[in-house]
Parts: sequence; structure tokens; C-alpha cells
Amino acid sequence: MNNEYLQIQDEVRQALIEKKPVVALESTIISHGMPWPKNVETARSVEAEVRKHGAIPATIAIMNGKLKVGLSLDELEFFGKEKEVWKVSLRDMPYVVTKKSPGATTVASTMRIASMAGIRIFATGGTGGVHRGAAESFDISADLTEMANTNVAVVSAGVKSILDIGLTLEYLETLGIPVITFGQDEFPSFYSSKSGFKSPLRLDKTEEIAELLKAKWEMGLNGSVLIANPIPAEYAVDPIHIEGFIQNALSDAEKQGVSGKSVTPFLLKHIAENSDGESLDANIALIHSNARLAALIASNLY
Ligand code: PSU
Ligand code: MN
Repeated sequence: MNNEYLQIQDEVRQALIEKKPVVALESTIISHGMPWPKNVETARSVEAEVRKHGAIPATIAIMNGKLKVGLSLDELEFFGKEKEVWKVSLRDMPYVVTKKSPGATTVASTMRIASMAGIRIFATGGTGGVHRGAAESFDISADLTEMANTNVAVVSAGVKSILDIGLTLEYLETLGIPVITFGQDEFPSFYSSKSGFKSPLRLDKTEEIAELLKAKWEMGLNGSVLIANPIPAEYAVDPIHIEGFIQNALSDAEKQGVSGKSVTPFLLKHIAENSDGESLDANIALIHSNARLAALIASNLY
């Protein structure tokens, strides 16, 4: 906890000292994953959802050369509104810190900063993974390699079908990362509770998930656990309907030569705009549901 770059908000620090449940939240989803003003509204209501279920929220971002754990309402607003915010994955951390630029953290960098602070669980919408066509592009998110190393569990709504879900599950297996789906046999695909892939593991109770996390880390098995939480049924979007938007987004990305770290934000924005807000409503609903599940697991962890 005593890292000169780390700046932990008082409430979060106090909760960690008292071993109260804390849930980490990322900021790339705010700055690069959703349009203003819904991004800020969502960031705030997700924090409220964590509180409602007995845990302290800690949204993570980089500002003024500090790795900030816990943001004020004004800071949340800043990350939602400001245009010149870096999307910071692990490799970008030292640059953005030394330049003192504002940086929104991805799953990978949020996990690492959460771990520095002593937080064990993190809620997001969807994690990065192996992109479609990765055999040629080599585009595999650093979220996956980070999950192999860092002892922070991730609650997400599965893997978005902009990615290759089958290859992502294979890669998670290679890295030794347990993948648990909460309450069903099938691995979910973000907008839909279905993906066509069986989940490697299934657990139905938050206490069981907490028990598994404790056992994993106490055995010295480092790394994350991916906890896939299917989107609530009333918000699910038909995967065939979404696939049309994904195909359009992928072909536009190729035409415009979008590559590297811009690929994921480009696809997310394209799909949100073309689905006329339907995907955005689903996205907002599932983040709340993930925040709730993470808070309940966190309450069992201590
Ligand atoms: N997937 C989503 N929504 C998101 C992201 C991924 O459904 O907002 C964001 C997360 O911050 C994730 C990052 O860590 O994109 C992955 O980027 P890349 O694919 O460039 O590693
Ligand atoms: Mn990538």
C-alpha cells in the first residue's frame, strides 16, 4: 500500500485497513466505452449499486502522475467528459504517469493497480480477449496475460462477440485462469446469456465463489478468476441481431485501417451508434448486475 505513485481515497483506505469489502471499477469503460452523459451517470450508479450491496466502490484511473484508487464525483465527471484521456493498458502506465496525463485504465491496468492497493475483486462490463482474426493480427488483449499474473478476480458478463469467444476460452485455459459462470452451464456473451460454448466451470452461490478464490490464492496459485455473470434476461439482445452490427463494425474498422489499441473502442462505439442505443441499455444493465455480484462475493471474501 505504500507506493509513492499510489493514491488511495480515504474511505477506500479505511475500508481496506478494516478488512471491509471493496470492489474495484475501471475507467476505460467511462472514457472510451460509452458516450457522455450516460457514461458518467452509469459510473455513479454503478458505485451506488456496489454500496447498496455492502461494499465500498473504488473506481481506478490515472491523474497528475498518480494511480488513483477511488475517484470523487468531479473526477468521474472529468473522465466522462474530457476528450484527451489516454486508454491506459499496462504498457502505457509509466508513460502516462511520468507525463502526468489523464489516463483511463483498462481491465489489465485496473487489476494491477487494484492489486497494489490490496483489493481482490473487480467488476466490469466485458473483458478484452482474443480478437477475431488473431491468427493474422496477433491481437490478443493484455487483459488476458494480466489475468494470468495478478490476484484480482474479475466479474464480467462474459466475452463480447466482437472477439473470438472460442479462442479466448482456449487462451484462458492455457494461462491457467479458472472461468466460472454464475448460475448456468453456458458461457455468456455479454449482450446475450448464450454463446454456444459450455462454461468450463459453474457455481451457483456467491459463498462458493469466495471460497474458491480463497483456496486458489492460499494454495499460491497466482492470477485471476474470470467470473462470468449472464446479462439479466429482460435486457438481453438477440445475438443474431447484434452479429449484423458486429460484421459492419469489423468491416468499417478494416476499411479505415483501425489497428492496435483503437480497435476495441472503435468497435464498441460503432455498435452502440448503429444499434440505436439498444446495445448501450444492455451494457448499462449488465454492469450494474456485475457490480452487485462482485459486492456480494467481496462480502464473503473477508
Ligand atoms: N470490452 C467491453 N467493454 C469495454 C472494454 C472491453 O465490452 O469497455 C474495454 C475494457 O477496458 C478492456 C479494454 O480492458 O476495452 C480492452 O482493450 P483491448 O482489447 O485493446 O485490450
Ligand atoms: Mn488489442
